Amino acid sequence: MAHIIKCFECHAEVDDPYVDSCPRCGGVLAIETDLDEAASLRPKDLRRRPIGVWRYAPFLPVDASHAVSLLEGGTPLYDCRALAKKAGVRSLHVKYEGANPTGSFKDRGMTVGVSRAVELGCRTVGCASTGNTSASLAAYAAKASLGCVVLLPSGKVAAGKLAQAMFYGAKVVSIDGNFDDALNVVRQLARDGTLYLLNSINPFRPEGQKTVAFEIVDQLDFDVPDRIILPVGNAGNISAVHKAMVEWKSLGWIDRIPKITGIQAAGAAPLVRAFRAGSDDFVPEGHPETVATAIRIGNPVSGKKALRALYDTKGFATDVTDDAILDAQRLLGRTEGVGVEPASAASIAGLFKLVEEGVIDSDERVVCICTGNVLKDPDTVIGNCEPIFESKASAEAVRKAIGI
Ligand code: AN7
Repeated sequence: MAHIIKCFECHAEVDDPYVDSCPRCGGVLAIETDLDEAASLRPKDLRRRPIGVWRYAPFLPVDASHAVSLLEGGTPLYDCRALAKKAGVRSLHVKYEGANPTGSFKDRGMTVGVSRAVELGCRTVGCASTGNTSASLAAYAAKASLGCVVLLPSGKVAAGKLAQAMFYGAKVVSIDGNFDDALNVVRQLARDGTLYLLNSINPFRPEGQKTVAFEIVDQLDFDVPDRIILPVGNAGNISAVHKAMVEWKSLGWIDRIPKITGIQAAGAAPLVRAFRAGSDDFVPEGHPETVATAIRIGNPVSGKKALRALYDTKGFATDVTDDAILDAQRLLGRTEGVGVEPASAASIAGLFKLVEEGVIDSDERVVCICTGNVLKDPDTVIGNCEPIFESKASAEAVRKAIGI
């Protein structure tokens, strides 16, 4: 697909493929999708291809013939009837992004982003990350034989994610600061040519992330849900979901766009505050804090795009406490057998809160995007479950220990 890079804010065209923001106004960049090729297609033409990110190649800005792929996407959409009943909505589907190759939704953007890096002839790629982006980038860089540098906030990355980044051979740098600090440093490294930046500030990343929305519609046989709820950190994913829906609506493939609803952790909720104030811009949170370390982000790079998604779709934004996140995580696991990491459970916690507050109607058909796998953060899981039983190696001792 042909594409143009434009500033999301002043709409200036941007020629330099290496800048990370608008040279004119400093705004966040976006890709204008040329829908001419797709306009000659019907949804059923795409549905002959294998499910996954590259099924939707006519909507992606990199040629599928040289895609760096680990067969990402094609994740389950679970019909969670028991949990829908508990929440009090007509239906609830969970889009289980933990089933991606590195266990999070980041692989959708990364297959496109790393393919772009290869197209540009880059040798080294890098990112700042709360963990999942680094795990994903490390894997795709390995697949593409690129050098990889990841900057992580010291002591605040879940064990599974750190293990992955190390395992796939990235140079892992622990930064004395939070994610926002690490992002500032890696942007500097990109500007001086040390590496090609693959945070979601790079507009090729959100293009891949659009496919989670395409897939949801596809898996529901084009019966568009009333609402899509997702956790928000840097706000790349929520913006990508919106862009995807706008593109399919403009082609007439769907007749309406779901209410896009973003959930932040109470200690890291700059966009929720902006939404409550009805503002198009937000005030960064200087000291973000939450058990959901994936979304421990105070200055979301795609924040303005996300606010547009909320307002334009008559969606909503709210925050949830760490306790509510952990309760929702356990509830999803124990009601539906679906294991997600804390940040992902924010979407479920948000659903329960918004039904209680009357924002979400009992008649709604809801999809929650659960972004990462439970195995990403084993320490939080172990710390919030009942203790294990110790026992001598005999049947009698085990019966006694478990009390049955
Ligand atoms: C599980 O990995 O920012 O709002 O550096 O890992 O698109 O940022 C992760 C974010 C939600 C928020 N759920 O998505 C990173 C990073 C999980 C995540 C988000 C993240 P965005």
